[in-house]
Amino acid sequence: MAGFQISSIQLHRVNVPLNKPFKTHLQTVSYRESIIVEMKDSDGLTGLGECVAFSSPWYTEETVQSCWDAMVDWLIPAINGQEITHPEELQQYFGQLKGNNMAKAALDQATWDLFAKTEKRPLWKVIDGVRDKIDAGVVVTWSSEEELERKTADASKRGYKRIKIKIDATSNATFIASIIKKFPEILFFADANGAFSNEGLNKLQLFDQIGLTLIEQPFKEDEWTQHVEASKLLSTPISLDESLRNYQDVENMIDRKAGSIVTLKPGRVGGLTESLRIHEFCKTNNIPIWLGGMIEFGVSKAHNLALATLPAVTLPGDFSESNHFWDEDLIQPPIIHKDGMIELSELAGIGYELNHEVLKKYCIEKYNSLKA
Ligand code: OSB
Ligand code: MG
Repeated sequence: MAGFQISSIQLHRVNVPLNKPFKTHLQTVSYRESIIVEMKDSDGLTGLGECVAFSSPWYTEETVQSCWDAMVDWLIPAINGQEITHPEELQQYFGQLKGNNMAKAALDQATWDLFAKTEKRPLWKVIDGVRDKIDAGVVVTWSSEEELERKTADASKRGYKRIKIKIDATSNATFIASIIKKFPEILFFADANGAFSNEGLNKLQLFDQIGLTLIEQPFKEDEWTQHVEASKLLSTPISLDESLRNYQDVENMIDRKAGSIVTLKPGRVGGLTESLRIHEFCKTNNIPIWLGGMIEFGVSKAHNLALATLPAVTLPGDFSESNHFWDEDLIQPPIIHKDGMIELSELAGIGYELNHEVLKKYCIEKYNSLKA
């Protein structure tokens, strides 16, 4: 392994309107603020990363501003100028700095992309991916039964193989059951984002045995005991999302039987290196993984696509096309699927480039380590 030097890091803070607002019981997202990372080596190669924290701490504690500050004040100074032979070495540089997983993940992603580019190989091959096509999956938010039915029919027409519907304690399980029956070729996940916290198990049980492949995060992130009870009582597998902040949480989920499927979000667990550790554990223990989305741009989606080629990723993830959330994605080419499958690129690294024109249009703040 030859290695490379991190010679500079640039950050682009963007604010991009969604083509339609994303409404759940937790939050309505109309604009997506984010930070795109460009990491350069001394040969002029560029690795790309994306920070998936939101503008306010409604999903995790981190925010776009907290990530910006963590990167500029602590994380970038810890790695800038370093000689890297493998992206895993970032763990040593970041080891003394607690938390800030989403900030770390953005830099970790850029390092992995840059590493794959110095090796002149696609990232998914560098991490030993085993498939070159990934199932497309889409998320459906809805505020009326008519809307759920219409959006499901539309997603089915567009070729999506899996639909994740957002649910809360007011959702009508009987109606959802009828929709699942109507579309037998589609896999249905239900994501509660902790909405059953005050309702308890009785309410949640209404969603059991209605044909769902899994129920994602019915209770809040710290409510381990409730998840253990739910896993005992329900025949539908529980998949934890918000509760899994690192490798240790995944081990805890399995040890305590709080859930049986991993919703993997590399941003939430601190990046690809930690995701690969989680994957190794899941592979050894036959635990299914799927990749969760964060209303992200193509940079983060491309990193998730690479992870989705790994053998323990056996369920379809949140892989919608660029045009699902965006009029203009920040990458080119845009992410598209053919007959419900997204093809992995054969190009080095993540296989997508920044669309600098679009990036410039939505950029609201810039940082360059060379000028800091
Ligand atoms: O809980 O999976 C979630 C979006 C933002 C924050 C949390 C979640 C989500 C989604 C979006 O469900 C899925 C996607 O980006 O395709
Ligand atoms: Mg979720």
